[in-house]
Amino acid sequence: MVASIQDTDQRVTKVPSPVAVNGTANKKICVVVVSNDEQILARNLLSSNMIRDDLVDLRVITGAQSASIGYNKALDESQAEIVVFAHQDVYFPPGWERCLLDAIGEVERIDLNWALIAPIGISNSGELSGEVWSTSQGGKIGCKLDGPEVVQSVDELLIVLRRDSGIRFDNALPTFHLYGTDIVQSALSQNMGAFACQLPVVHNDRFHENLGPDFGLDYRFVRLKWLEKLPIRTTVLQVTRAGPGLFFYRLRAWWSRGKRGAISANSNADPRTFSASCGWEGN
Ligand SMILES: [Mn+2]
Repeated sequence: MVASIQDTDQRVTKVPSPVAVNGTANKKICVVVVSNDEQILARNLLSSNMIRDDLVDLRVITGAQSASIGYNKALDESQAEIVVFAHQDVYFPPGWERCLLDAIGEVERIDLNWALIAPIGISNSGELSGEVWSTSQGGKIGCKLDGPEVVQSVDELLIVLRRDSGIRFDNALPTFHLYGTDIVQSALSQNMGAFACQLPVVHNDRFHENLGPDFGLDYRFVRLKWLEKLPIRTTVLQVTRAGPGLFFYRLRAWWSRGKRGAISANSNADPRTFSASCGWEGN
């Protein structure tokens, strides 16, 4: 049944400022990117229609000491209700900003007190939740979502934050990894929701044989901070109580490097090619 205008108005007045109502003013959305490579940024994030056509605000942070410090700084400098933290190698298919407002509307039908939304994360049952193109994995990963799904962690490639939730990144997290896991756990510990939603993007990421030593710093930080919540599965690995978890992950990554490298695609390619192959470019 279609609600009358009056019904809708009554419902709106009962609700404490849901973000997606009157969801046409995209300037309430700000995209934040921490960048260390102008070419990668230009080829991917900046080439997205939503950015090129100035449909949302944009903040590019360079020279950040860590992802958390850069992101929190941008959060303080922007006024936007919705802040989208994205990697420089992420490309948004046409119409993504409308997709985001739809997703927020779906989340707010089940949880007005949400903090985070992401295109891909790990569900409570330990499965990938959501779908994105991953160039390093040579194709689409995950599967299509019919509606928001509660997650225990999200991939760092893209995190959407509702400013009024008050949730922030942890400036003490040392480098550029696992902040997606950390911020989801922060939200959950304050009884705020974190969800994966159908928000397809291209992650035009380069293949890496192994995780660098900086990953170890962030892994140890997250492991100690959330010891009582472990194990926590992330899109990269499982953070475990047992100390050698990361060591064994590195060992498996080393053995599988040839196989993984062979399926990866070329991240110097135009991300539109990958987006089109997923049917995300429209007509
Ligand atoms: Mn990336």
